[in-house]
Order: sequence, then C-alpha cells, then structure tokens
Amino acid sequence: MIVDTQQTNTLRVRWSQNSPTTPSPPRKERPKEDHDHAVERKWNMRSIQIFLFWAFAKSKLRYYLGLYTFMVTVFLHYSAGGVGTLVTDFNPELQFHHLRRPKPAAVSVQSTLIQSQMQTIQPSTNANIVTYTIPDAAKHELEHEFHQLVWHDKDSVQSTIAFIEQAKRILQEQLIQGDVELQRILNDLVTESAETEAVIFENLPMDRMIPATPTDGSIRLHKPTFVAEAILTAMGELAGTHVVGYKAEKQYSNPWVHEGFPRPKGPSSALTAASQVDLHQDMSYQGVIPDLLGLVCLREGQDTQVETTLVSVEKLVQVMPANVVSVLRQPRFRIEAAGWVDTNEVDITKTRSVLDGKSLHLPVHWENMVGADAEATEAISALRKYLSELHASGLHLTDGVMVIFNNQKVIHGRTPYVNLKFDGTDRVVLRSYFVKHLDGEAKETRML
Ligand SMILES: O=C(O)CCC(=O)C(=O)O
Ligand SMILES: [Fe+2]
Repeated sequence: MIVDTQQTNTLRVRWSQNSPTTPSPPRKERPKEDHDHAVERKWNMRSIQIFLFWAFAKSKLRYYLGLYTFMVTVFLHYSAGGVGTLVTDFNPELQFHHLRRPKPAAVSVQSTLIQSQMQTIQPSTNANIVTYTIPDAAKHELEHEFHQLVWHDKDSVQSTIAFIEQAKRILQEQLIQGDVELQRILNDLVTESAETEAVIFENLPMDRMIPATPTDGSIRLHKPTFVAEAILTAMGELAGTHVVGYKAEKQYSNPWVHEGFPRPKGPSSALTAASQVDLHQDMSYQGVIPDLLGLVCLREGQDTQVETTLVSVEKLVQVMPANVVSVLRQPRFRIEAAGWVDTNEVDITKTRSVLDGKSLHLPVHWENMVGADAEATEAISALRKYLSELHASGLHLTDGVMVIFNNQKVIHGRTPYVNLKFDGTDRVVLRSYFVKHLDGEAKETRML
C-alpha cells in the first residue's frame, strides 16, 4: 500500500490525495542551498572581523575599543540571527531555524504533477467521504450535557445500554432533530445503494480532561468523563444501528468501546500496534460483520504523519481483472482469525467467499486468507498484488475528529507510526462497532 504523507493542507483533518510516495519519516537533513548560503556568510563575517582587528591594532586609540565592540555586536546580530549562535562559531544545527526554507509552492507543484500522472495510470480507489462540522452552539450544548453522563459499569450491558440511551436522547435533541442534512448523511451511511461510504465529523464535543496515554502496557485510560464515548456511540446508533461487542475479542478495554493507543509492551492488535496495519475489514472472520466502524480521536499525539487509510471496495473491484473477481466471489476460501482472537468463539473452518456484494472479507494479516484450491490461491495472490500497489488516501486524525465508515463497503488500514514517544502524549482513539440487525440473544447481550 502506498500512501502520500507529503502533502499538507490547512484543514484540521488532513486528507491526502493519491500520490506515489511511501510514508516518509520526518525530514532532518538541511537542504544543500542553506548550507552554501551559511558558509558564504561565515566567510564574509571572518573578513570583516579581520579588518576590525587590524583597524584596532593600528590605531592603538582606546576609544576605538568602544566603536569596535559596537560594530561587532551589530554585525553579529544581523549576519547570523543572534549573538548566541556566533559565540559557538558556526553551528549548523543552531543556525538551521534561521535559514531560508524551501519554497512550499515548489513542493505543491511537484506533487500535483505526480498526482495527475497517477490518475491516468490508476483510477482512484478512495472511499466516498462526506465531512460534517458540528456547529459551535451545538458543540457547547452537547459538551455540557455529555459531561453530566455517567457510565456506571463499562463491563455491564445494562449499564452500557442505559448510558447509550441517554447519549442518544441528548444528541437527538441538541443536534440531529434540527438538522435534515445530518439525518440524510447518517441514513446514506448505512444504505446499501447510497454513494456515501464514510463520514468525517469535525468540531466534536470533547472531554475536559484526558489522562496521559498509558505507558505501562495497560489497556485502560481511566478517563473520568464519557463525552467521547457518548458522541461515538450515539452517532452510530442514530444512523440506525446498534453498538455490539464480540466474544472472541478478549483484549479490549470493554466490549463496546475500545480504547486504542500504541503500546510499548503487551500483546498488540490493529488498534495498539506501532507498525503499519495493512488494509483490512474489521471482524472479517466473523459470521456477523459490523456494518459501521467508528473511530474518534481524543489525542492527536506527537506523530503528525500517521494516517488511517480508507479504500472503496466497489472501486477496487472495478480495477481488478474480472476473472480474479469472479473467483473471489466463490466459496473457495477460509479466513483465519488473528493471533489476539479467542478461536474457541469462532468457526474459522468453514469455506466461504472472500468477496460478497461490496464486502471484501480481508483480514488484518493477509496470510490468514487461505485459498482452498490452486485457482483460489492464485486469486488471493492477485488480490494481494493489487492491494500492495494501491495508492490509498489517508486521513490524519486530530483531537475532536471522528470518522465513521461502512465496514462492508470500505477496507481500511493505518500507516506505521513514525514518531512515538511512550511518554503519555501519544495518540488516543476510541473505537466502536455497529450492526444494523440484531437477532435473538444478541439483542439483549449486545455480544456476537
Ligand atoms: O489506528 C487506526 O487508525 C485504525 C486501526 C484499525 O484498523 C482499527 O481500529 O480497526
Ligand atoms: Fe481495523
């Protein structure tokens, strides 16, 4: 998967467009022209210093000392951006911030060119995304009311349902009932035939206090208020779905809202791994797959490059050869569960199709998708090749931003973190799964 992380724009949420670059670590090298410029200045400075020494030595007049000191001070100040830097002679690192930076215009021209070339080589497979910004007045009202909510027991389904019902009532009254546009957006998100595949929500109500990101391998944040939980669960439910947990998933902070942050130790999942998370569908090995997946960002973290990638399955299928697509649609595969899943709770032995309508059952670890015969194995290789060469767009999540996407129509992934500190300041997100239809026992337990 190739993701553009070079571009920036002024939006709080950065949504990068197609471009054939791999994620790049923060650039540390200084451009060559800066170095040359600095060396030239250094020699100019030296010549003037020699001249001043010569003038002082020749005149032997005491009042020249005052003049000399004054001139040197003024010169040093203007030539090198501060006396402090020159005391240590020329220190490239200290000087760097004073030197000219490459012009941003040149960078954007180049990336636009690459972009347009790529468009002709490969059509975009970006998910269809709608952005909705919560109006300030509604945000403040929601923030106030959500702060009063208590989720007594995060492990109890009764307590969870009571919490979600209150959050839904508040969100309905304060925002949704007066906003027809938002009602339509939410409806489209779960409608099979609608174009919308994901919604980015900006300017969310947020918790006043977010504890430091745990660094001891813990899976719980112990946040004292539940504002982010309220907006996440209520928005998904008001789209016409139900929050669910999965019995097979044992690693989450609780079954219904998962606290996600990179962890320095302990078992990792897609939510906690520091490395790249390949494109996948969540819960692809399950019988009932979540219709929606919501991710809300509480803390952006130090890593301003990391991106969540979203790819439209419908568009992907259009660019793949028809014979590969046809095999993927047949029940000739097994999908095994990832290492962190309790396999006693799932049937991973049954043979199934990998592509089902617009739903691509792609596990986090691609090797868990196994062909039952030679042709099926070949179709998987072809699919993996297409996915690896894909130019996926990425979304860098910042504080108070949420993305809810259709987990049946979109596959998603994450670029590797390039700047983790493990000092309490790293990224924190919350995640929930939602399904449209709940049957039997699951209606009561909200567990699948
Ligand atoms: O960390 C992310 O942005 C997404 C990770 C992921 O795949 C998930 O939460 O399901
Ligand atoms: Fe995922």
